[in-house]
Amino acid sequence: MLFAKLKLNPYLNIQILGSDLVPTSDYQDYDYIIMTPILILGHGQLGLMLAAEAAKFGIEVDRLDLSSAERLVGTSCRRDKFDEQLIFSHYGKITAELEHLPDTDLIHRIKQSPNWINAQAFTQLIDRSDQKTLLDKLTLPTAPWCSVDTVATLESFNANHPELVVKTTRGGYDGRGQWRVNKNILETIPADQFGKLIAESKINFIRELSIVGARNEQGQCSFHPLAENTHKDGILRYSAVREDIDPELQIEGETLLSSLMTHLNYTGVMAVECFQTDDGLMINEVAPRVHNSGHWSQLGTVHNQFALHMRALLNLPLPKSIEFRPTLMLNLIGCDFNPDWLSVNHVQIHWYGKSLRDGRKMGHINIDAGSERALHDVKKQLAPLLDTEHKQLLKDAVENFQPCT
Ligand code: AIR
Repeated sequence: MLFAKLKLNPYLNIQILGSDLVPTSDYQDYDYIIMTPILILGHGQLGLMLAAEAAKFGIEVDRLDLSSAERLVGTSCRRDKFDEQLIFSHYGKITAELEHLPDTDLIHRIKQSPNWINAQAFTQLIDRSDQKTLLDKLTLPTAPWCSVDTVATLESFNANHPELVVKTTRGGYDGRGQWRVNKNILETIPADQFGKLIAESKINFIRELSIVGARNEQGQCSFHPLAENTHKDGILRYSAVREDIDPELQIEGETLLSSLMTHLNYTGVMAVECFQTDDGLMINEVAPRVHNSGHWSQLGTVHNQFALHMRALLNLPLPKSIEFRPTLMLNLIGCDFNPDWLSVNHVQIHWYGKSLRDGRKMGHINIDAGSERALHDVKKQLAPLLDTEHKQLLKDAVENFQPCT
């Protein structure tokens, strides 16, 4: 059998098939991998990819639509209203695919459940001012910042920091809930946001890097290599993972991430977005979940971030070291699906099945960047199938990439 039965939950004498409860004894002839069912809060692309990966382990996993409190079974779009008690009695682990959970009674009850993992991390990281306070407390490098209650506070911080990034303390991602501020454009921030903002000094970075790592209950950790990220309008457009990563920078990234995960007694995958400066890495943001900049790992390593999250949740062993191939990941933003993409060599297409909206992450393309030839072929075959904007991004990504072979 592939996996040890490490964690037993109260429901373990029951094997769940669909929504019927069937005593395990009926199935004793089978060499089942019996692991506790997992509920993912959120049903976006990250939840979908987590569920798909869990299915490969034979783990039962369902997703919860947080706006309607409906369950989506496994990776399907099939929804059901289910007895709330099942959330607490059936699922041995409850995890989340987005950090900004709605302020509902159901979420409050879930947060009281012992099966809700990472309660500490969600308490201390979700609000951006709490997150920055924690980073300061742990003396982890981060941009100078302040809480912004009034225009006067912002102006006085602005006097010492000419360029600012102002962010809502909660919610907001992919460029939403963020304002670039200098002395002339303070008024761009809506008045009703004051009291719910932080201001950060804008950092002149060399590049943006992120690191994804996993930690299990026993404190065992695994890390992916640093990914270099390119954003446009606050949205990640592409990530590049190179073979020749500076080992000192990698260790720096792992040290930052492991000190956070250890402090929070964290289980699962966490991601840290950093700025590389002349003085080393500086933390931009921390996400207690799988992360867009880790999607390359679906192609570039056998231990992708979704698998690591599931393994860590179930306290299964994590890989001691992670081998990887140079990989590029191109986000597909606000565009339609093109089936011709599937005919391109050296790429893996991921499509999230969401309705089209401007600026919305619709899918991504992982590109094998392990050889000049692969990159050349991809540019030649894929570029004509993309719209002008994505074509330019692909061209930039490929041209800036130096494969070592
Ligand atoms: N997500 C969560 N935090 C940041 C991101 N990008 C993912 C989650 C969430 C989905 O984006 O998977 O459910 C929401 O996408 P959208 O396009 O509906 O905003």
